[in-house]
Amino acid sequence: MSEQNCILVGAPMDSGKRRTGCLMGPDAFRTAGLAAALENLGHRVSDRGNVAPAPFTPKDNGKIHALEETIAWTEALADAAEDTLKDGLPIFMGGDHALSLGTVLGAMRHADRLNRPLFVLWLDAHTDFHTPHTTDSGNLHGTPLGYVTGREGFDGFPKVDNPLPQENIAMIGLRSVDAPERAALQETAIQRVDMREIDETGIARPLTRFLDGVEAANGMLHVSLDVDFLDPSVAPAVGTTVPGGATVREGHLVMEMLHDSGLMTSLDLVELNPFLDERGRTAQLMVDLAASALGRRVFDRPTRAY
Ligand code: HAR
Ligand code: MN
Ligand code: MN
Ligand code: MN
Repeated sequence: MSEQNCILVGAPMDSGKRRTGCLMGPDAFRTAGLAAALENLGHRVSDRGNVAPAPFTPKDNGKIHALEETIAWTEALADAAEDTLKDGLPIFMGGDHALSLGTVLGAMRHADRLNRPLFVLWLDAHTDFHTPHTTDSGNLHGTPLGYVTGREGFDGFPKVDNPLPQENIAMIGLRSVDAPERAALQETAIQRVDMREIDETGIARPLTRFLDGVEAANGMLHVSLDVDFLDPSVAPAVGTTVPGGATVREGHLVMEMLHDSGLMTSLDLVELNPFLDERGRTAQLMVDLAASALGRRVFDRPTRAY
């Protein structure tokens, strides 16, 4: 992948769950040196500052937390994604994972306009496939993939005109799936890679399978990296830690392979809660992973080893 026009966009969004702190994420990514890390790789980097939600009036929606605020963010972030994709490779600095309701929607609109299929790689401990009807917690950060695939129950959100085809989604890193999510996912063609599969085959094999499909379809590729994809021992700054996650090297290998594929067209960095971090180590690791996705490497390698 050659020189890219990287566009940093802050999404200081905290409405996707009750525990606060992700709103500090964009500034933590800036402080950890995201822009400089990408510039050092030879990319052009601009920081468009932070997106703000559209105006909204909060209501009480029972168990669903901050519905109107999340809808307002979704509208604003879909526009931001659509705009920035015209100019380069947007990197959305979250913010909790509810930001992907908007960023994926915007990427879908952009791909539709170019008449290209969009693919989504979801790097996460969780499947985030709930709807407002199936969620137990009422936390909308557990719903973005339910939304963009056109599941029912997202009243008040922007309408999803052409839902993302299930075949175009891969979830990698799974180890915390709620019963209603599991039941719904069994019926789908979404590629689900849990930690056991990663243990058994390595992470390169399922990723290669997915990337080959993206390439064959001349697809665009949105990557959504949730901090909790990583093991909490190396990435403690997240509200929803689940033991048994990806190692530092598994994370880097995914990112390095994404770079080598040349397929990634947009990236979310989500769920970083700097209030829970230890001397910035999680923010730093996320910046290093983003750098790997944009070409940082130890040595050039002429051929694919897998
Ligand atoms: N499935 C659980 C719920 O819906 C936990 C969702 C947690 N989601 C994130 N992003 N942290 O993956 O409440
Ligand atoms: Mn909140
Ligand atoms: Mn998530
Ligand atoms: Mn998660």
